[in-house]
Amino acid sequence: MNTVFESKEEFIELYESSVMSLSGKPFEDTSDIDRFNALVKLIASKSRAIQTETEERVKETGQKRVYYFSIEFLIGRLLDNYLLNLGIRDLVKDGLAELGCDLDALEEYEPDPALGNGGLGRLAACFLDSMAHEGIAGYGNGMRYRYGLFKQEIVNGAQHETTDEWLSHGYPWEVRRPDKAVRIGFGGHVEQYERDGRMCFRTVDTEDVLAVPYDIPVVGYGAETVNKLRVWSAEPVEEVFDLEAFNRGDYAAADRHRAEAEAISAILYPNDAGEHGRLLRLKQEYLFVSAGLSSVLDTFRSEHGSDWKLLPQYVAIHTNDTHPAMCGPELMRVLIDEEGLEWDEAWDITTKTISYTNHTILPEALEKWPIDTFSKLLPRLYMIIEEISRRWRDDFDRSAPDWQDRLRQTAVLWDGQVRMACLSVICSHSVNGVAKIHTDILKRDTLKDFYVLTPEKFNNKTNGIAHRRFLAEANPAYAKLITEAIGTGWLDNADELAKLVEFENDPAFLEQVGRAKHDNKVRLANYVKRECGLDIDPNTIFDVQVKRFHAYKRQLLNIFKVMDIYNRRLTDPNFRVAPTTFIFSGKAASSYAFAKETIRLINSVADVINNDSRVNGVMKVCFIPNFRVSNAQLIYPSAEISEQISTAGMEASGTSNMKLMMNGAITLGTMDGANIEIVNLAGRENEKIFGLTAPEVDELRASGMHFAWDMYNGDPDRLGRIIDELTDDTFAGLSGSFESIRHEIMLNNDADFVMKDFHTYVEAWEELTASYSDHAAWNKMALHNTASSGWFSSDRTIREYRDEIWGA
Ligand code: 26Y
Repeated sequence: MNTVFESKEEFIELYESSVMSLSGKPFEDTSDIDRFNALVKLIASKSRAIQTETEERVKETGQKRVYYFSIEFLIGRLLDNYLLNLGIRDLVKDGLAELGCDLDALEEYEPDPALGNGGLGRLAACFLDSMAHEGIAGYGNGMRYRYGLFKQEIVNGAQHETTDEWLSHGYPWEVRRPDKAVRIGFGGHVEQYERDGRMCFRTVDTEDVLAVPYDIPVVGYGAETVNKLRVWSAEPVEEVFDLEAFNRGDYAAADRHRAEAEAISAILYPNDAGEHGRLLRLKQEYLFVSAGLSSVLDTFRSEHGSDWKLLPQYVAIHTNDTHPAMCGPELMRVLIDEEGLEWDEAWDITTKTISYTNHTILPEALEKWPIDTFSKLLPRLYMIIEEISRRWRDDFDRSAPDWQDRLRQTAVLWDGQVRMACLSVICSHSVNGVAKIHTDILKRDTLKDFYVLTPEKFNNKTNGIAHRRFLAEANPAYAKLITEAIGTGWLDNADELAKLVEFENDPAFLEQVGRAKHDNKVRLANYVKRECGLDIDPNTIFDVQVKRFHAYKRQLLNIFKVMDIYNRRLTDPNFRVAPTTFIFSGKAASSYAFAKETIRLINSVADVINNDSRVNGVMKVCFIPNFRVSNAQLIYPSAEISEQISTAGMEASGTSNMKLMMNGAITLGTMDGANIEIVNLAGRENEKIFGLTAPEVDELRASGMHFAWDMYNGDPDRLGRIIDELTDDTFAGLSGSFESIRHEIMLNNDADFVMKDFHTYVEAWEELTASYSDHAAWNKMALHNTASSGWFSSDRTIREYRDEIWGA
C-alpha cells in the first residue's frame, strides 16, 4: 500500500493550504463547495503522483496497454471510492472533523456524472476499477458529454425530463489536455495522390472539429496503480467568432460555427436500446474512435517506434458493443493511408488488436447506418468498409449448400445499410457475450453464421460488479460486520466472502445481519421521505426492482402483481400477505412511449394504494425518481427481494441482480441472464425462480398461438380484472387511464409473456414473502447469497478478459 499522507497532521496541513490557495479566502470563510473542491484537488494530485509511478513501471516493464473504448462510462461519484481505495478514508474523515468539516456532507457536493444510460455504461466503469486493482495498464476512452442522461422528475405520475447540467459548478477530477487535442475531419471527398512513388488516398475539403481530451484519474484499490479515463469533447478548430455577423446584430450566426462543433459532444443519447440513423450520433462515434486511436498510436509510436507489427503485442483495443465499431476501419485507414502499410499486413495487425463484446440480442438495438449517410460523412472510412466487405465476399467459402444465406447474414453492407455488429465481428479476434445464456444465444442464434465460420473467436465473459463500490462503500453497516467476521481480505479478493459460510448457523451473527439490513432500510426510508415526502416502513419487506424501463424487463408484471394483491385484499379481508414496500426506480428512454406509460401506471397505482387506509398496514408502493449511481448505492443495501423478472432469453446478463445479491437480497427471478449463474452459485433453494424458460418462450413464440384473450376470459377475478382496471377509473385519478398498455398487451398477444408468467410469479412471491417471518432462516439465506457472490466481482471478470482475450 502506497502511503498517501504520512499522518493526519500532514493531511490537515496540506488540506488547509489547498482550500485557501484555491478559494483565495481564509479557511473559516470558505464554503462547503470550496472545501469539497479543494479536497478533490488534493486527492487528485496525490493520485497523479501514483499515476506517474504507474506510468514509469509500465514503460520499464513493457507491459501491454489495454484501451477500453466505450461511448458510455457511468462512473458515479469518485471521492469516497478513492479514499477507500487509497486506504485513507478514516484518516481524512478524522482530519476533516478536526477542522469542523463533515466528510459525508462534503461528499454530497460531488456531481454524479451521468455519462451513460445503464448497464453497459456502468459495466465500463466497474471494469476501470478492476483493471486498476489488477495492475493492468488499462485506460478508458469515451465521450465527455456536456449534458449527461436527462434528470427524471415525476409530475402527476409521469416522467418529465430535464437537462442534467453536471458541469455547472465545474468537475474537479478532470484535467483538460489541449496539448493532446486531435483534429477530426468530416465530409469532404477522397482523392488519390502519389507519395514516395506509391498511390495513396486522402480526404480533402473536410469540415474539421477539434477533439479535446479531459483526463480523469482511476485509482485502484491498494494504491499501487492509478490509470486514467480519457473523455473527448468537441470544439471548433480555431476561434471562429464571426465579428461581421455580430456587428450586424446577428448573434446566433456570429457563434454558429462554435455551436455546430460543440453539438457533437453536447448530449448523451438517452436510449439504451438503439438509436437509428442520427447523424450526430454517428459523429460522436467517429470522434471518440478516431481521436482515441490517434492517442493510442501516439503512445505506441513514442515507445516502440513505427514497427506496427508489434502493435498487437503491446496494445489491446476493446470495443464495448458496436458503438466503437469504426475502430477496425479507422485503424486500417491510419495504417494504410498514413503509415504506408499494405492491406494484408494492416489487416493482420488490426484484427489481432481489436476485440468486441456484444451486450444485447434485441433486434432494435443492433446498430445499422444508411450507406448514404455514412459514406457522405466519412467517405474514406466507407471506402475501407467496402473493401473489407468485398474481401469478405470474395473469400467466402461457397462449398456449403447454404452459403448464400450465410453470406447474407454476415455481410457488412446489406440492404443499403452498414451493419455494425457484422463489422465488429469481422474486425475482431475475439467476440464475447456477457453471461453464459447470452453467449449461447449469440452462438446459436444472433451470430450463428459467424460462429459456424469461426467458432474459436467466440467466448463468454460473465459480467461482474465493482464489489468495493457496491458492497464496501455502499453498505458500511454490513461491510463492518463482514470485516469483523473474516478480516479485510475480501476487499482485495472477493472470493474470501465465501468464508462467511461459517457464520450461517451462528444465530447472533445472523441477527446482526438483519440489524445491518434494518439500518440500511431506515437510511433509505429517510431518503425517500426527503425526496418524495412518502413514509415507508422499515419493518416491512423491501421488494426492489431498479433498472431501465423496458418491456422485456417487465416492470409491468411487477405492478400487475401489486394490483392483484391490492384487489384480493380488498375483496377478502382475510387474505393475508407479509407487509411489503414495493420499490421501483429507473428511467425510460424519452421516446419510448410504452416504458413511460408503465412508469405512469406504477405511480398511479402508488397514489391509490398509498392513500388507502384499508391496506396501508400491508402495502406501499414507492417510485424513487431519477435513478442514478449515487442513489442506487442507497437502494441496493436496503433490498430484501431482488426482482429480476425479464422474459427468459431477453436480458443479456443484468448487473443489478449481482449488486442486490451481494447485498444479501434474495433473487425473485426468471432463468435469464446472469440469474442462472446466481442460482448455480447460491443454490436454487436460496433464490426464488419462476416462469417460462428461454426454450419455452421460443417454443411459444414459434407456435404463433394466440392466448391473450383466453387468459383474460379464463381468469376474470384476477388477470381479467387487472386488464380492465387499466381502462376503468380505478387508477385513473392521477392523470388518466392506460389504454395504450391494455392495447399493447391484448392486441400484441402479450408479446413479453406478462400474462403467461403472471400466476407463477405471484405464487412465487407469496411463497417467498411467507417465509420472511422466520427471520433467522431469512437472514441465513441473505448471508448465503453474500457469501456466494464473490465470483461476481468485476475483478474476476477482468482477469478473464486479461487472460483469455487481451493477453495483458
Ligand atoms: C445504440 C445506442 C443508442 C445504445 C446505447 C446503449 C444501445 C444500447 C445501449 C446499452 C445497452 C445496455 O446497457 N445493455 C445492457 O448491458 C449490460 C452490461 O453487459 C447487461 O447486463 C444488460 O443485460 C444489457 O441490457
